[in-house]
Amino acid sequence: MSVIDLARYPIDRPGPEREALVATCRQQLAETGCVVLEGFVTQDALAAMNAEGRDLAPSAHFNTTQTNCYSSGDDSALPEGHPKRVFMERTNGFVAGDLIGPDYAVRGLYENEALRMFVAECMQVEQIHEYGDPLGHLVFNVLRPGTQHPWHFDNNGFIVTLLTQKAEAGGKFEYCPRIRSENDENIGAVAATLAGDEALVHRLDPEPGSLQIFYGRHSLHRVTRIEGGRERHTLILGYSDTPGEIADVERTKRLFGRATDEHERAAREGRERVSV
Ligand SMILES: O=C(O)CCC(=O)C(=O)O
Ligand SMILES: [Fe+2]
Repeated sequence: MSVIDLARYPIDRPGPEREALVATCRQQLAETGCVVLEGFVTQDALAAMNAEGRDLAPSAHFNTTQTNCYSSGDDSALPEGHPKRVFMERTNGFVAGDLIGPDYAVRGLYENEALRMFVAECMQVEQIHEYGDPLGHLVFNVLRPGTQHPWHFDNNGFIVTLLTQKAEAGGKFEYCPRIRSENDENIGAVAATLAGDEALVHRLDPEPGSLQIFYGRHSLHRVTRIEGGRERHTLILGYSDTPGEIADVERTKRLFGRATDEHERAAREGRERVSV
């Protein structure tokens, strides 16, 4: 039994329905850099995934930092108000992939070959690979009440997530499609958004069970502060362009509170990549 609602999203069956779905996703990615597929998993699978998230959440590693939207250091040569100088509180809560057992429904989703091929097609690339990092390949992201994931750009090209539990209030995904590009940082608009200007802000409030594909490198985005008593849980499905990639030890320890022998070995052999 598939965890994906294949009646609604026939990603495993070549044909006109699948082609139309891929075309719609490509169009949305081209227009806004974001696709949300509501009700992507079945109701039964969602119930199982929600329970898995709640079981695992106490094992999350939490760390709170002050960060700017580039995840970079401060630069005192720049004027105050420059986005590089605007630091915001970020609390991260990550359940590592090695705590997610082989029988978990969320792993069934991640290891679904049809899904991986579908995501690659939506992104118009030949293929993508499961991310080779033993902790980072599949992660539950836990946002506790009162915490937030402030405005930032991602370092990696795209992110695939599945919301398994919504906050009671807050916890909204907000983004500014293509606010910057390879050639133009668009500092003025980024600074204005950080200061509260909503002119470029799109808001999403998907229901649990929604799959999201998002290009975060050029689109400033955030998850607003969690209100009410319920945690927000998202599953992050890690993919990469190249097989066998692994994160560096320092970053791994920061995100998960530990690293594995594999991370240490990769570091010794110079195989790690610095940031995800
Ligand atoms: O939790 C989300 O919906 C987005 C998370 C995010 O932006 C990230 O992990 O970089
Ligand atoms: Fe992000």
